Amino acid sequence: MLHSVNFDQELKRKKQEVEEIIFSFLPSEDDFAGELAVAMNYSMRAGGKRLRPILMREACRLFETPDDEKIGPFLAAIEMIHTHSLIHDDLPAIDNDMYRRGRLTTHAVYGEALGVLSGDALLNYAYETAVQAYQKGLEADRVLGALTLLLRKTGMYGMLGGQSVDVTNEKNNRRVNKETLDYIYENKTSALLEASLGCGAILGGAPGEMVDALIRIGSATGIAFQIQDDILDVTSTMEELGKPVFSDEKNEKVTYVTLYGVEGAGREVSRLTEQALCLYEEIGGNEKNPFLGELIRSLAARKN
Ligand code: GRG
Repeated sequence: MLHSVNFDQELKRKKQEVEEIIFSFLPSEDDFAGELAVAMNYSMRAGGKRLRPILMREACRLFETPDDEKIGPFLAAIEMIHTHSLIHDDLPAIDNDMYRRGRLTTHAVYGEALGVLSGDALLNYAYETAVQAYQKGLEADRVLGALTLLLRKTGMYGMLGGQSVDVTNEKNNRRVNKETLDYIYENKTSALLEASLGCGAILGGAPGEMVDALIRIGSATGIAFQIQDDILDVTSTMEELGKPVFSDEKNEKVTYVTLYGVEGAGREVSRLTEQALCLYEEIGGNEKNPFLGELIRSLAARKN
């Protein structure tokens, strides 16, 4: 489905706005550890869709007009965590990829040691940044609530847990079934989208049941997002994706495309997207923030 010109323009504007916020929190390159900061900033400035901070800000908007000064630290933090995951995912010990976001990967430019360290540093710096929201005047219960969810969803019961199962299955040549694949997708990819929407709701002062609903919307959206990633890996081009195609095949990875083919995987993307949009409608989302509904829909047709 084609998106309206308005949607595309609004997305572009919102991306620029969050990017400006993210850049304002990047570490200084002038300190003793400047070379580490240069490697961190290289990948943070490399572009990307900035989807997670946009989702977080739009989820906040469902409950109150976002105060960028107060929630900015969390917007920057989620993009730092995401970027850390990409840097580490590309390392020789994991996917061993040389291109990401249309540029050489961090380890390809700065070496493997700085690839490891800049990923670690971004993860830690993300939490250092997020807590700044308290100094900027965000209520303590919102800071603590969002931080708790962010920590949970990015740790061993979230992104890192999912990635570890993915990596160990691959290294041991285990035949992955749907149940395991769903665990991996739910955690390595969905967990960050759940954190984006759930934290956004908490930052906006949402009641608990709304936070839970947004986490469920993030779950369906995130699994669809990962399946679309599998599809693009075999149907897109390096130019369009900004990263190598057929990476899963190179790594002998079982994906939704391996299990169900491109068409079957596509049907699952549509089904999960509809599920997310139904939940969004149920909580009155389309009335309060139609842009977020349209954004979720657009991800099912994304080309990069
Ligand atoms: C646990 C061994 C170990 C390493 C850590 C946590 C981690 C590495 C990797 C996370 C797994 C991962 C990279 C999942 C892929 C999720 C995904 C589809 C990322 C691409 O996101 P986009 O398309 O990227 O939003 P841009 O570049 O647009 O920001």
